[in-house]
Amino acid sequence: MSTMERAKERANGPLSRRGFVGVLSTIGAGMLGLVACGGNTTPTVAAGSGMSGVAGMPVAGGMPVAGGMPAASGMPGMAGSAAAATPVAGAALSADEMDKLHEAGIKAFPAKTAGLGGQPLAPRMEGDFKVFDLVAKKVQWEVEPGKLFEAWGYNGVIPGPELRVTEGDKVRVVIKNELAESTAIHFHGQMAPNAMDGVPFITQPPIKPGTNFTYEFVAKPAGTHMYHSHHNATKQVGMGLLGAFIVEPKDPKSRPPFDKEWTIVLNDGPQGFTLNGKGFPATQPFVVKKGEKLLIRYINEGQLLHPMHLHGMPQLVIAKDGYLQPQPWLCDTLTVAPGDRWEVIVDATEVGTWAFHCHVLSHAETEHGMFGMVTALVVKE
Ligand SMILES: [Cu+2]
Repeated sequence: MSTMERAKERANGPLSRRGFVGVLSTIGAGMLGLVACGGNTTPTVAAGSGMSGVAGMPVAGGMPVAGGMPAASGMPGMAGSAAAATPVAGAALSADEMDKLHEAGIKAFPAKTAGLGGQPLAPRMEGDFKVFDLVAKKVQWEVEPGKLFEAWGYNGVIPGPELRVTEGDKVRVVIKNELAESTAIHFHGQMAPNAMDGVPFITQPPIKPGTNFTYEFVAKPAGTHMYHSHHNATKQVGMGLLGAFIVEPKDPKSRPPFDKEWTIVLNDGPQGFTLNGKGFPATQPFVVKKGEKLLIRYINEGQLLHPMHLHGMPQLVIAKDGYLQPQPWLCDTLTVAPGDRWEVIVDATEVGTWAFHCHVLSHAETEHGMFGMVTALVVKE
């Protein structure tokens, strides 16, 4: 499969809402009763309620409190919009009340929100350089339906656009800083010249508000990498100044073959627990056909461990931080630590809608339903 074909697969990979409903009706059953969701899907008290707690996450200088958990009554989601729909905030829910909240969240999935990050940015050519233009700026970002956060993003999206090149390419990235504070970009995982390493006062001056900076390097090594702010980074990366930097191998045969690929950027900053900048039910599921091999690229831009668990099929781990493992190994839960990139291949042998979530359960579910780091892999017949 060519690079362009793969790019198309990626573009088509995440399901539209209509597509998801269609898939579910095709397969006749869904995740936890996730069927016939074309009807009343208004997520008035959806699992998103869980995010209310995150939205209300106590922040100090933009930071979540220790563990990313709201401080107050322990469970996220105990305050906020869900509380209005709950008889008494904090009071025990009846079994029916609880089930109703859980069901509403599932039925809302995949919920529509404005903005989609992580889409490929086509480079322009300047001589033999592949040039990418980025603007760091503030944006209102809809993490879940109706839940808008101030975010700082590249080109107005969270994650920033996916930058994709081939090993050995000459890369130029021009960054314009439209933020109110200085910034800098580090191409994490790339063996760039020292002056291009992106660390203010170590390798360059900070990029002041209203100014530009140009990074140039030759892309290496291959694999799943990332770019992100390296200035006031706890705040800036938490706010969304991050993106995938994918380096395809010069020789495609040097890495295991696959049919489709799915990049999942994890974050746990002031916008809550997110997969590709969205919290469940606004996360995107991914669809493959039975028999296809799916490459999943995990990138953890957050500050917490996120053990990612796929139901139904094992994950074959092939690479860490871009580097091929000496021997691929199987697991069903892969802990993705801050800074980690892992590449796994899922052999889609089992038809169905499979839950796929972080297994730190407080990043994925409350008594009001699923939220945050939850999505699904749909395997069609
Ligand atoms: Cu997690």
